[in-house]
Amino acid sequence: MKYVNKILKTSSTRLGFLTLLAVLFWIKTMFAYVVDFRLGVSNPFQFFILLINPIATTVLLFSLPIYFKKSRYFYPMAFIMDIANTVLLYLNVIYFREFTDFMTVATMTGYSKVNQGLSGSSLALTDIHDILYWLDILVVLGLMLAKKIKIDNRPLNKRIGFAATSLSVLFFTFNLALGEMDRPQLLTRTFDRTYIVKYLGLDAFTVYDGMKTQQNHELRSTATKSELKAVEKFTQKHYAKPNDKYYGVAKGKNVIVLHLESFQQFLIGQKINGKEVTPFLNKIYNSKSTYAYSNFFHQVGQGKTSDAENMLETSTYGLPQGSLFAQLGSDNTFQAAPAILNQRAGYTSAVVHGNVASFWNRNNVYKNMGYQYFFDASYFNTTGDRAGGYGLKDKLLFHDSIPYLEHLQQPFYVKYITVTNHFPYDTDSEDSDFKTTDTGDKAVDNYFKTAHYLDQSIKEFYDYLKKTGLLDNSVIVLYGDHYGISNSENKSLAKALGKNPDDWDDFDNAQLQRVPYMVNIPGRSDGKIFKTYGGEIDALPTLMHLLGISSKRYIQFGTDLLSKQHDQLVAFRNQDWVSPKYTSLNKTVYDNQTGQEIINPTDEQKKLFAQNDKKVQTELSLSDSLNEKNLLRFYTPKGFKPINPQNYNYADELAKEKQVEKKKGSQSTSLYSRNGNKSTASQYFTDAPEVDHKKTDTSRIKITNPDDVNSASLR
Ligand code: GP9
Ligand code: MN
Repeated sequence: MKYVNKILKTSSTRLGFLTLLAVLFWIKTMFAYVVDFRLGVSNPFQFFILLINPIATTVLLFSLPIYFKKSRYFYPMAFIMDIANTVLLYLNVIYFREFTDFMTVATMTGYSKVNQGLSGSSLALTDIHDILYWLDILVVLGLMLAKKIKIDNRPLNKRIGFAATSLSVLFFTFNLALGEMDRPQLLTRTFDRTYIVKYLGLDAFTVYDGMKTQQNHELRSTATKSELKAVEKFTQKHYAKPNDKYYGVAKGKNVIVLHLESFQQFLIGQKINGKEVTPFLNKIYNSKSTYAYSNFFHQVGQGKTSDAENMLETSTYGLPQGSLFAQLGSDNTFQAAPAILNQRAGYTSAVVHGNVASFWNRNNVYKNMGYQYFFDASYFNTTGDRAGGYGLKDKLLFHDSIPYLEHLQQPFYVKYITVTNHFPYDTDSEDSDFKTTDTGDKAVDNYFKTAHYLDQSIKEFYDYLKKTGLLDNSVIVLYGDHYGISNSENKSLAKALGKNPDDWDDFDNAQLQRVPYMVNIPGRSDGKIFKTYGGEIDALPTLMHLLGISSKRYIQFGTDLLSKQHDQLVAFRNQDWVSPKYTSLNKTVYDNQTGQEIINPTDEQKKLFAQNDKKVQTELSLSDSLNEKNLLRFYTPKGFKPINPQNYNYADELAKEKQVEKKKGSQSTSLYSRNGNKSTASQYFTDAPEVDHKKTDTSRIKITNPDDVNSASLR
């Protein structure tokens, strides 16, 4: 009690008050470091740095109110500093739970573009202990109102402010020096964001990151054509020529890309309580008409779905921070799949996605990529329980898309982006009766249920494709975009997979980054499961060669998985890598066979690892330079007509399709025309219960079509 009184008394002076806020903030930061962030502290020295790293910036922030003489400015200023800093901390806590990463300034500024989708799951990401991040502010405020902490009207000497500010700068230098001692070139090389937070704290990271973002802007405006040379040289040198055995085997067929949301490879063949989670996808995986891959990795960064899309459409990497779609996609020059397939082989292109068009900035990016049609949420009835937090449920998406699909001219290149198997993996009870695991981790348990639902939706769609004959004219590409279970949940997952969570480590986490990649070409009988190592970056050249379109003249970082020259070194976005024999994580190399760290590498191994490091770093940085400086604007491949986004508009798509049909008359190749101008929609069977539900006025997502000038909110 005596102690408390003493604190209250000291806090009733201005300096004491600021000290109180600062100490409380330091405690909260430590709490976040220990409970919510996993910073990978590996020695006592690092632990010491961790303890001191919030001090410099906290002192700096709380030294600012000292410069205000009047109490009515001093106190509010102190609270503003405290609240702003807490908001930053807390946003990062939430963000970390989903992405195992910190929020960049770019993510924050791109935030508004994706926040409609995030709002639903952000709520699911909160935790009861989060109250602790706010409690101190409330208590201090309460104590002030109760006059337990008194207002001190005596202004502090400016010199004290100056001393505190200078001290914080000095302390920051000291902190940075310690960090550099443990991690040389901490700021000059592009490290993992976790490192910067670990050594310099969250505030310093955010400022540093903001400065880099600004730099990027400058990069772009001063870039010149000559910078493209290095990129061109690299991609030409690594080009892998097609394998005659497979070149053109799917020539002229429709391409249907099924983007399996958050779908990891371990689901394939997985049984829970004796039942297959994804029986239909398992069949496709093992089918004689499928080229399937068992060592295919996702390579996304913070842009997740959008990074996966970017790689599949352009064979260039996403950005080291944030989402390329959100940050650069509005004005980047792309030489992407829809444009290439259209210009080289007359494909009509479309995306079908049950979320709002603005999510991940898609409405802008797709135009720059040359997508001709975009059926976003505004084309569907998403009311009531027909949608989840990220849009129309998958079964309904496929079912309700038929009236649009059947009017597309063939051959078409159509991408379906599913959403139901997305964190937090909620299903309405009617949608899945799959008996799942009981790990106690809700995300893991529900993941199997939504994956099962996704599997059923794909089966229903396939049944329709078969009935209408589309299947025989099509190649279906199925791929998982990225992990669904984050590293922080993998221990619970280990339990479900019958593995021992106690010896689960980084190596195991990395192996779980496998996602399915299957190219199903009905009619082929030479399908098999390839063990070739590869990743999302390789998808486009692989597909192009199957369609008989050479990829040679384009700037692409991936190589055809079927080519004998395909390089099996897979780069992760953070410069880690996987190869058939080794996995390198944070410069620690593991033997894939034993899963053990290689402690004493032979000279030959050392050389190989260094070579791999170098290739991965060069590849990623050249891709970044290409995209950040928008260098493709200086490069036009032979015969490529640059895309003018102004020629694209995603309003009134059905009318547009019908117009084309009419213009083409008997030459129209749409399924509808080929079916004697009759719809095939009635041939679609779905067991989705929502089909019979009444329409309601409420919706889990808010729908607008940005291209439709006449309606701000369609429905
Ligand atoms: C929503 C979706 C989700 O439109 O594609 O993106 P993600 O959160 O997985 O990056
Ligand atoms: Mn995704």
